[in-house]
Amino acid sequence: MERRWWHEKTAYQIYPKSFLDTNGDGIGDLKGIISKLDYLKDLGIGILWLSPIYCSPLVDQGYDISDYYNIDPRFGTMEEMDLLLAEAKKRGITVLMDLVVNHCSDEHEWFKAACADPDGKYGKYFYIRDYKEGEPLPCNWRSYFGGPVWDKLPGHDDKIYLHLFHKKQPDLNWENPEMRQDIYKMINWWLDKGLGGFRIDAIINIKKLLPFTNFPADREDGLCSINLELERAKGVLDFLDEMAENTFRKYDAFTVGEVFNEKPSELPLFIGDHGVFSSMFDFAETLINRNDTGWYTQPPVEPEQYKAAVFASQRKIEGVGMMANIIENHDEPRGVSRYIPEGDLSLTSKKMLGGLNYFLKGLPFLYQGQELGMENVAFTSIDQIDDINTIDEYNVAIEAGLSPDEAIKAVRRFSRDNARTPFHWDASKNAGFTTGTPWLGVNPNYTEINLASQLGRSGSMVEYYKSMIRIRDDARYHETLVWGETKPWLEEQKNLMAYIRDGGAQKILAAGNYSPETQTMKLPGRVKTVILNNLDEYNEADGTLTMSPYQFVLLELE
Ligand code: TEU
Ligand code: CA
Repeated sequence: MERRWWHEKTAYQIYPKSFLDTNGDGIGDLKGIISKLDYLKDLGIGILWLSPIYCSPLVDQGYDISDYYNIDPRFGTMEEMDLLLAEAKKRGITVLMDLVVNHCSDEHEWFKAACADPDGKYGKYFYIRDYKEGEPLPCNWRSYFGGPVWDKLPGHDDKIYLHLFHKKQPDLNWENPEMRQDIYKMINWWLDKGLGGFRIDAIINIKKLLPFTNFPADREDGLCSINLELERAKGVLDFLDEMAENTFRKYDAFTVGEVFNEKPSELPLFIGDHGVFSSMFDFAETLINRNDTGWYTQPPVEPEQYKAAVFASQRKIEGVGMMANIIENHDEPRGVSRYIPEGDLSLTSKKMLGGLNYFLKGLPFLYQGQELGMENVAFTSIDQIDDINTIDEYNVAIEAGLSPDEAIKAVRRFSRDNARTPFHWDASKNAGFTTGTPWLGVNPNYTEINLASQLGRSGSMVEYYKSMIRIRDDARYHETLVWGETKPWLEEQKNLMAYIRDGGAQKILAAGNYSPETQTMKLPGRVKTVILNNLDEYNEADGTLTMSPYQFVLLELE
C-alpha cells in the first residue's frame, strides 16, 4: 500500500447548522466554525469535513443544493469560507466539503430550466418520463424518505421525474456526458480555490438500473426498497473513475465516499492505491439488524454483533486500503446510545467504545459532540423532530398500528436528529450554542455533558479523546497504530472485544470488556507499557488480566 499524508490524520465532521451560532438566528454558521479552529487543533484534528453549506432550501438540511457555487447566507459568505480555508491551513487542518451530486434541489436552476422546457438541454439533466393518469409508474421503487421515487414534474400534468430521496431532491442524470462535465467543472472550481477534497454523498446511487424495472413489493404500499435496484445496477465505477480522472487526481485531493454496498471484489477499485476514492466509510456497524420493514422493528445491537461487524471490515481491508471508521455521523443516532446496551451507559463504557473504535486500522472520523460523550435524546413527541427521514419512519410505524407513544419510542432510537441537536459548549442557556432560539431543541442533558466542564479536567471524555489522538500521533506508537495489521484476539470469548495491532517489530493490544460483569482475559504476551486505561485500576497476574465492567486498555506488548 502506498503511504499518503492523510493516513496519519484524525478527521472531524462538523454539522454546521448545529455547531455554533454567532448571530443569534439559531443556526450555526461559518464564523462559529472559524472561532473554534483552535479548539479543533488542540484536540488533534488534521482533517475537517463540513456537512453542506451551499445555497439550499434546507428540506434535507443542505443535502438539497440549489447553487453549488455559493454559500447559503444562513451559514455565511464566500469571504468567510475563504477565511475558514486560510485559517484552517495555518493550523495544518485540511478542509473537506460535502459533494452532493446524485441529486440537486428542485430549486436549482437546472431543474427550473428542465421544468420550463422538458425536451430541452436541461430536461436531459434529469430522469423525466411521460405519464398518463392511471398508468403504472416506470418502476415501483420506494424513495429513501418514503413514497414512490416518481412525482409530477411541476407545471406538467403529463410528465414525471425521478427522485430517490425527497421529492425536492431530483436525481441528476449521470448517463448524460454534458451533465457530468458540468459537475466536474464545479468540483475543480472548488479545488482551485484551495479546498482539500470532499466527502462524497450517496454516490452509489448515481448509477441507475435501466430500463426501470419493478421488483416484488416488501410492504403494504406496493413498493420495494431501493436496495434491490442498487444491487443490480452495474457500472458505477466507470462514472467514478471518470470523475476522479477529471478532478480529484489532478489535484491530489482527499476524498471519502459514502459507499454502502460494494462487492468484495470492488474494494480495491474503490479505495486501493489507484482507486476512485482515497477512502470510504465503514458502515458495517450501522447496518447491523437493518431491515426493509422499518425502524420500528429493528432490535438493539448486541456486543457480539458489533465485534463481528468490525472484525469483518478489518479483515477485508487488509492490504487493500483504509476505510474511515466512525461510531456515528449526522445520519445515525449517537454511537454510545446505540452500541452500549441500555442501562450500561457511563463514562467508562463510553470510553471503552471510543477506544475500541479509535485504535482500529483506518482513518478515525469523529463526529461533533462524540468527543464529549453526547447521547441520544429522549424525544417524547414527533413534534420535537425536524428530520424528514424520522417523520417518514414514524408514519410507517403508525400505519403498522403502533400508537403515537409507541411509535415515537420505537423510532427515536434511530432518529437522525439525535446527532443533529446543537453542540454542548457550556452549561449556560442553550448550551452556549446560540443566544436566540436553536433551530432544533438542545438535549436537556447539556448541563452535565458539555465542553466547558470537561476541558482541562483529567478523566473527562474530551481529555480522553485528546489522549487517544496524542497516542496515535506519538512517534513511539504511530507506525504500529497507523500501519499495523489488525489481528483479533480471543475472538470467541463472549463480550470481550480485543485485537492486536501488529506492526511486526511492535505489537499493541487494544481490549475492552464489553459487559457489565468482571471478566478475565488471557494476555497474548508480557506487557511492556500500559499506554491507556479508562480506569485507575489494573489487575494483571500470571499472564491474565482481570477486567472490570467496560474496562478498556491499550497495552504495548514485549
Ligand atoms: O445519505 C445517503 C443515504 O443513503 C441515507 O439515506 C441513509 O441511508 C439514511 O440517512 C440513514 O438513515 C446521504 C446523507 O448523508 C444524508 O444526510 C442525506 O439525507 C442523503 O444522502 C441525501 O442527500
Ligand atoms: Ca447563525
